[in-house]
Amino acid sequence: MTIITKLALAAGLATALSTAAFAQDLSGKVVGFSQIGSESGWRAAETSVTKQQAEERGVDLKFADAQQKQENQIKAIRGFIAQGVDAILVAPVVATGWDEVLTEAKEAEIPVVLLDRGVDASEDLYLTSVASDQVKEGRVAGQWLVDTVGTEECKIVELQGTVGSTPAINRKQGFEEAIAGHDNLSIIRSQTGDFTRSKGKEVMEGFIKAENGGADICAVYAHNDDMAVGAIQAIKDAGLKPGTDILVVSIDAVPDIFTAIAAGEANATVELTPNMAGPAFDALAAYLADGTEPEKFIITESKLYTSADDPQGEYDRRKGLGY
Ligand code: GZL
Repeated sequence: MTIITKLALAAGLATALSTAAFAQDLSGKVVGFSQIGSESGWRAAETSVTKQQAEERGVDLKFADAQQKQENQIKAIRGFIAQGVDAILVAPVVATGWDEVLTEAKEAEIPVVLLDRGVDASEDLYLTSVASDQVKEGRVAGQWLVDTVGTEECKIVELQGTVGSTPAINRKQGFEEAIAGHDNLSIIRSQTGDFTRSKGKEVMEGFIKAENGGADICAVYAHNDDMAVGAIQAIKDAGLKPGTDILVVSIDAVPDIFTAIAAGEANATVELTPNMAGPAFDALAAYLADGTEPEKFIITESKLYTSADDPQGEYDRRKGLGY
């Protein structure tokens, strides 16, 4: 190989590397983040991981907590547009009602990335969506229960997430798909606990009262671990044993559910990573660098954890992850 060719190769490699490095670089960029609130342990972890990821990438993050109100999110997004930020992250509390404000962002040529929940709006109104496959999460939870109860009759009560949110809609759908065709399993009561511990406890108390002191309830399926932890307290207050008298299956895999699983008070959880911001910032960096269009949907993993999966070790592992 001639010296000229070697030099040309080296230059090409250097350019490629610097472009790649440049593509990850967001230093100096201003990014607005409209976060739903801090309704659950998982949400709090998502917020701290997003702030960490922003700091690592030199992003100037403008954070807005909406206290679980869509009107506050819309106000925050309009504020980011007025500030002329370089990009906007949104975790949309519910699926509908976003077209107008997302159109305003598009007209201002500010890319929007959705985190952890979806919207019923045209896909050209956001650059990409980083979320789990929430139908799959529900299916994994349902399949665990099908496999656990076998042919035994099992009356299930369901604690739904926030009404109108994509995780509540999708996790319900997936769970029902998994138990369909198994006549011994049925959902006898279903109500929203709004993804919070306190509401999860309150609604579970109502289910127990309505179902013969809980004696007729075989399992509780909670759309997130925080509602499951609230339900566990209600089951104990009723003099029943969570995890044995009433099986407990939920989603998120936050540290506290591993404490419950280790104590035999919960049975299974489906993991949801709190790091949606990493893939979001990677997509933004490439897009802002040279217009690279990311996949429209970036799907994060969902994994089942039970008492067979070293719950104490999983607790310890997560404690350092921003929870
Ligand atoms: C799901 C996410 C949900 C979590 C809850 O992607 O939006 O919101 O499962 C949180 O803990 O409230």
